[in-house]
Amino acid sequence: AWIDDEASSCCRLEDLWRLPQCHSKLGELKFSRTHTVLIDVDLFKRGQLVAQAGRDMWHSNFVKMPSSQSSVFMKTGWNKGTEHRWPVIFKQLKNLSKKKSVSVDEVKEAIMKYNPKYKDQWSFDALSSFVDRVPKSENYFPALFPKIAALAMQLPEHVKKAIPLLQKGKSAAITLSQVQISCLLANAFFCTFPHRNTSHSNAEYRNYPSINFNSLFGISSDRKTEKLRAIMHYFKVVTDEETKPKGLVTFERRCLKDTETPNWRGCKETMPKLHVTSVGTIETEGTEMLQVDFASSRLGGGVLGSGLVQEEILFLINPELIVSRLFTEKLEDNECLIITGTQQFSCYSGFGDTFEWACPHEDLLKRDEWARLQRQILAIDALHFKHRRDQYSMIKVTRELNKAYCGFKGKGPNEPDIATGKWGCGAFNGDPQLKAVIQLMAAAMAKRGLAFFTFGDEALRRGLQQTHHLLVTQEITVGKLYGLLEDFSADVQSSNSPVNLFDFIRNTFRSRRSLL
Ligand code: AR6
Repeated sequence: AWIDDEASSCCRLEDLWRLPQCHSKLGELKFSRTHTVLIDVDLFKRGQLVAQAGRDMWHSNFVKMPSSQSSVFMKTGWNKGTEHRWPVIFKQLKNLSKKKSVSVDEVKEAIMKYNPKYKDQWSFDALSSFVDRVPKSENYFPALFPKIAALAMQLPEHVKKAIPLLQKGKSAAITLSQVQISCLLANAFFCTFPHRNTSHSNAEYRNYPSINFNSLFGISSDRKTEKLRAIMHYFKVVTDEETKPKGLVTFERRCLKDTETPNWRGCKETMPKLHVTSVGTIETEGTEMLQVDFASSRLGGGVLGSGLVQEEILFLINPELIVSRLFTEKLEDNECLIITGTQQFSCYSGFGDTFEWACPHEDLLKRDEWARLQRQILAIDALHFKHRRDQYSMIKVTRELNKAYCGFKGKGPNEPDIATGKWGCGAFNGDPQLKAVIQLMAAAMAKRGLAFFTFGDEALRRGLQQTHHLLVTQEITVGKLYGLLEDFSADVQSSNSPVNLFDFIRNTFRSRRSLL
């Protein structure tokens, strides 16, 4: 080979930028047309976290709240008519909250009182077998259920201003406190959110992920047991006066405008800084960088069902992310969601079927001026390829380039570098070599470095390191690389031979050299 196997233009992990180093002043926390703040900003300046006053909005642009005056259910039988739902919910939660110990049957009974339609559909098998299975000495759950109920009950005090939906096509952000999130999630736990239990083709929230936790409680499995351990641990921490979190979190939907979409063929940027390693993970070694969530367009994917890969695990160890499902419409091709400030509550081991909740995590990250932990997560959804060859069409390649660029593009010069890896290459069946090159190009355009975690894939580490070295030493621009991808795409589509992008790039340069 004319390049040395271990020749490298890569940098050290320490050479990449993290949040504390690239801190630029945030300015005052204030709300605007595109930034809703659910706490009182004046009191926040004085160090208090108090709900911002506001009024309920029973409207298609806002989250329909269980405590809304407009939330009603139809009564059947002799006393037909409508009945307000919140008093029924409140009564059930209050009953539970007064007890020292609550069984799963009691939780179920309460939930079914205000969700009578689902009596024959919802099962609580997973929750029961989870509580049964845990050894007595670790079984804090019967005493925790009343506390979750007490937290859920406080919804009208904790969230007063209507929560806007982060809808497709609109860049907008929501900032709320971790306590507000815990209260919303306690309501999700008790399945109180109205209009969110059907997904048929004309359902009101068909373009939103599910939020009520009923799907987590049904169909028992080992996966569910581990998920419930993570979720229950979260509630244990947030319902304890001593340990409940005290900061804010921002959820920001960003849409890439047509005018911001790069003309990839003409891009003059050269390769970005790269650190590539087969050891470590995005969330641990990549902490304080912009951490990529290998997302589903419906955020959180199967977190409340049986899915248990990178995104679901991220949502389980940082459960505050789950609240994004309440208000984030399915992402479009040119959109991403950036979440700043969520706390990590748990550590885990394994992946998929081997995933286990390991232990509590003490989050030692510093907070920024808006009291947000310095953790930034970027949700971008890759395409799901049923047939692997589909991904090499330039339409698909360009879609993935724009999606990654939408997420990587910062707002100023002072942004942390990006921690990523085999985005779209597990459940979504993408080609890791192609996805690595796409992410390099998007990072180059966004002028940010990449830390690439191959998650144990030594061959990919070596291949990416060599390819990056070649692209750097040949001073290849993003535009030229795009041209190369076009050649590659044509090649793949005209033959049935095995596909190997790194070899293709290497051979292209080798033949050009011999022509000189
Ligand atoms: N750090 C670095 N790399 C990782 C990590 C980690 N913590 N975890 C996994 N990997 P996958 P996708 C590697 O399948 O293909 C979910 O249901 C590991 O090699 O999670 O984009 C979402 O909700 C793994 O095989 O991402 C979506 O619906 C590879 O990253 C869907 O899956 C890809 O991880 C997205 O699937």
